[in-house]
Amino acid sequence: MLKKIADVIKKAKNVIILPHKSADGDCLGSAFALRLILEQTGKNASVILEEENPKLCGILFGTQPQALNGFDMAIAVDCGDIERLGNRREIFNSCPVTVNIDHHGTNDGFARYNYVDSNSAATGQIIYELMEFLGAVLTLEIANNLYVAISSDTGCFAYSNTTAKTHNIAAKLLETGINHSEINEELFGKNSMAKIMLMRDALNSFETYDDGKIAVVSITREQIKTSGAAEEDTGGLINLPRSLETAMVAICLKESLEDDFVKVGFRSNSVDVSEIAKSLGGGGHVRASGCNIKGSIESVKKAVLKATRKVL
Ligand SMILES: [Mn+2]
Repeated sequence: MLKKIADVIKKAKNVIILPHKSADGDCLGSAFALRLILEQTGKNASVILEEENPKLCGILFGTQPQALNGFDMAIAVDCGDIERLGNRREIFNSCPVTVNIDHHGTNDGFARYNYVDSNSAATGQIIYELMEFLGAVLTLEIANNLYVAISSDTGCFAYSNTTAKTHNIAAKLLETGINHSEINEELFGKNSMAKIMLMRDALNSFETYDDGKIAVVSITREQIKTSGAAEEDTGGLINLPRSLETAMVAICLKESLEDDFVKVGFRSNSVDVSEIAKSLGGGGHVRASGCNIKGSIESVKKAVLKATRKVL
């Protein structure tokens, strides 16, 4: 129960908040909103990121670092499993009390206290409800961060995960006077040069299988390097194959810059792609999931197509 998590959090004094690696709008917005909420209730709180200074921090509040002298609680936000914490796993595990707040259906409950609600469109939606249990007041800054979180994970309130509750919360956020159109322009209306270069490469790689039921794009390590893309520029490429009218499953294959793995993303409007990702060692949501597989784009594509055909 979320109230129980709130009661656990109430006992902490110094808290570190850990969003997942390859940070996106939901984990960043949730983490920095939670920081402001905890500070408002008299705690010291700091967000520790895997990647330095993601671009989205420019539209979030509470992003300045705060040095904590020891911490008694670590909270992972939006992390489906402990691997998503990357190099910060040690920090998390070394903490006396660990909390896991997430909305991925495949979450394995890796912390001492876990709250996973796969019906929540975004982790930001859970943070909003947690705020109420913690007795914090919604400020414009908190609302701004939560709006970034929720709008990110719902594709600007368009995906099927969006519910009446999502809209009700969004209405409360808007009542604080946040500039939602500016946030959405930042999230959906702007691309860096590097991102557009990668979109061009992705479109060039576009291919379909099984009468257009499966649509695939892929991006090589070399293309990512040449474009000068930052981590955040490599997201969203899967929207290209996803938009194919006949596609039941869209797949994006992206070579990792750090190791010899290929990062695989799945999207669908009709098929449970968390099952596909799970069968390949990954996880996620019913309509959006992913996994990492060692190998070349060609070998990984073969494995991924085989797994996908099993659920089609
Ligand atoms: Mn999320």
